[in-house]
Amino acid sequence: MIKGTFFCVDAHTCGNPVRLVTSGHPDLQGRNMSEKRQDFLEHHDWIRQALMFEPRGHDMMSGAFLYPPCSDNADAAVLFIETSGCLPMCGHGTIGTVTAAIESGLLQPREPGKLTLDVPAGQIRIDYQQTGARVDWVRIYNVPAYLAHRDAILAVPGLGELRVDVAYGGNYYVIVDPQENFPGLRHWSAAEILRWSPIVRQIAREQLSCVHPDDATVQGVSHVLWTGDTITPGSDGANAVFYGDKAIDRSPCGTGTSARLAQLHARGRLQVGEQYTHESIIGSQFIGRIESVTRVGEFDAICPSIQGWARITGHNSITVDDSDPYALGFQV
Ligand code: PYC
Repeated sequence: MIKGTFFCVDAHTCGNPVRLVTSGHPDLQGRNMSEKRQDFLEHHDWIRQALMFEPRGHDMMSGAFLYPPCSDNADAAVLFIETSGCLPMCGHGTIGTVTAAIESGLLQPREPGKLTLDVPAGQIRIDYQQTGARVDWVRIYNVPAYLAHRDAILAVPGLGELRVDVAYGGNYYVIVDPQENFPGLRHWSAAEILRWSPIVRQIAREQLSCVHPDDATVQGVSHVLWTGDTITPGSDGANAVFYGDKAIDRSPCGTGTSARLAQLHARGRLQVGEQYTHESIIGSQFIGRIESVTRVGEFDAICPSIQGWARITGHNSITVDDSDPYALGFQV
């Protein structure tokens, strides 16, 4: 039966929405968040569809549920939801979730200003700064990120060839730097990014194998990251990240920034200890840093950190009932 009332703390992280669902959690089977993610997708996906798609959500909507931890050393676990499914990891989602949960008293850290969270992609650590009731910023020590494919050529009908890299930062990203057939993100409209991204992603999916060495359920290119000139003082780089079917991230994208750091490190352009301020399509900023290096399967990898901020926008009680023909939402 499709029926429920879901209390949500709505927020945004540097411009991109985060809906932290605080009631109506389904019981999930599995030993870790990767298995629980699969269980959610198989048995409870109607909740995601109802809360993410129009008319209750929109193309950019993303959210999260907090669960008890799966590991002894963790404070909590997070399941991410969005229009495309359940991401293994979501950076802006984590920053929004931690901010909303701490400010609302839903998470009690064992050590002030620090959290350890189980997520489907593995385990992440969090530092955050709080002034009074407000969380000023959140820093994520993300799962290891690595360059999976370098200088791949994609033949895009109607556009021409693109030379791209593919990097993992919690999701797999095609990274497109300015070149002959792509003048850079500030020279393309949002409509052009939305037009070409799904085609580029599809071609990359067919041509480039991406399977995470430690978890085969994490596989396939899901996002396209276009780079270009910056518009905000202090930024080192800019991106527009395409996800889902019609979304461009309004935040600088946490997993996308992690993937970008891995690409820049593999290409010798960013070293351990160096910071990279990454700006989004609207000019909002995350601070990325390469903390250390490690290995993921046969790949050289980095351990990235990402810092950003979020604000609560409201409290929402969302009703879903199958007497509504659009209970599961729709896409146009
Ligand atoms: O911040 O990792 C992120 C993200 C993924 C999709 C949208 N934002």
